[in-house]
Amino acid sequence: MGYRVAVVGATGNVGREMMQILAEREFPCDEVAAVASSRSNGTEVEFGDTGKMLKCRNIEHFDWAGWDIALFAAGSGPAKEYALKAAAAGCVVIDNSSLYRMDPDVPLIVPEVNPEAIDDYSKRNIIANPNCSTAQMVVALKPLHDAATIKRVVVSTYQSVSGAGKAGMDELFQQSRAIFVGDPVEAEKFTKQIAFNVIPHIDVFLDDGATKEEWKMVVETKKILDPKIKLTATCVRVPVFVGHSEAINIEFENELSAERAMEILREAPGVMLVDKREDGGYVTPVECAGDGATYVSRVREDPTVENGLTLWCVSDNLRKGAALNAVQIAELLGRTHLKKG
Ligand code: 11C
Repeated sequence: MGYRVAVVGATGNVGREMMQILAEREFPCDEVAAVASSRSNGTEVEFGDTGKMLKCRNIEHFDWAGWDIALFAAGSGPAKEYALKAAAAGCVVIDNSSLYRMDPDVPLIVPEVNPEAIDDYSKRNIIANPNCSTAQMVVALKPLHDAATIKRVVVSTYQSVSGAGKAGMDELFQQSRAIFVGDPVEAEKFTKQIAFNVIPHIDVFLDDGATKEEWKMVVETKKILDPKIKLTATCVRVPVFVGHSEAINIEFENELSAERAMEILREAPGVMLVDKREDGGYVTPVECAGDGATYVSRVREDPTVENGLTLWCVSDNLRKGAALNAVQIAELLGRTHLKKG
């Protein structure tokens, strides 16, 4: 016997990826529902590459009773309106939006990092999936933190346009095309031209001058990994379709050589170390798109601080940063609390 799983926001970038990953990983589903807003009435989505088409069901009339797990990838608005209803009907919600992440009664989980947090899921029947830029970073940081205790992190991100949804991808495509054919460049989704440019602004501005994306990296890292870690982030949108990159500078309590860090990362769950210290001996976003791993390259000592390391980290933001992590949480839930069969 398997699970009845609803994918909410099934027509979006992350929702489609969730369908793909449920199928790829052969998640034990008895039934899968593609749930979306009324705008998607009549739309069909494929369940992975199986050829099986699922007709979208309208979220407004969806009956949550009898569904075991709902993977929400519809943003904070629908999460606010429907996640509590689903949870109250006994369906465990795994939500990809930022709405419940900092709720003390909602575990925020990256299975390679804090699987034990799953034990708190029943407080609200909701589990939060972290922001994509946090998820890949903590996968890389966790084994190093265990080895030498991280004191402070300085991270700069290079985030792909797919983090802003399909509209972000379309805007990069349209602007690139317009530049090549000499048409006027129009910016709607992003605040400035993204084609052949970079924009140091993701999500809304906060009073202290940081953006919410930067704030999320700080507070989510503390909740998932260790509240004692100090972190400062600069989050930048770059003209890449899929795959977020991060340059991470880390200061440790204890000594950790680059060589030892590489040995640790080579064995770490979810990490692929590709670090040849030669031309092309590192990973870039186009190479990681479609993959589930968090790639780490360019590991080196930082001689400007005591016990410092710098590294480069790349991952598919729609997979480990969103859909894959959500499915891994569902698998963890199935192994620990929601056993079937
Ligand atoms: C981006 N990281 O790249 C964002 C997308 O809090 O889940 C995900 C936002 C979030 O624009």
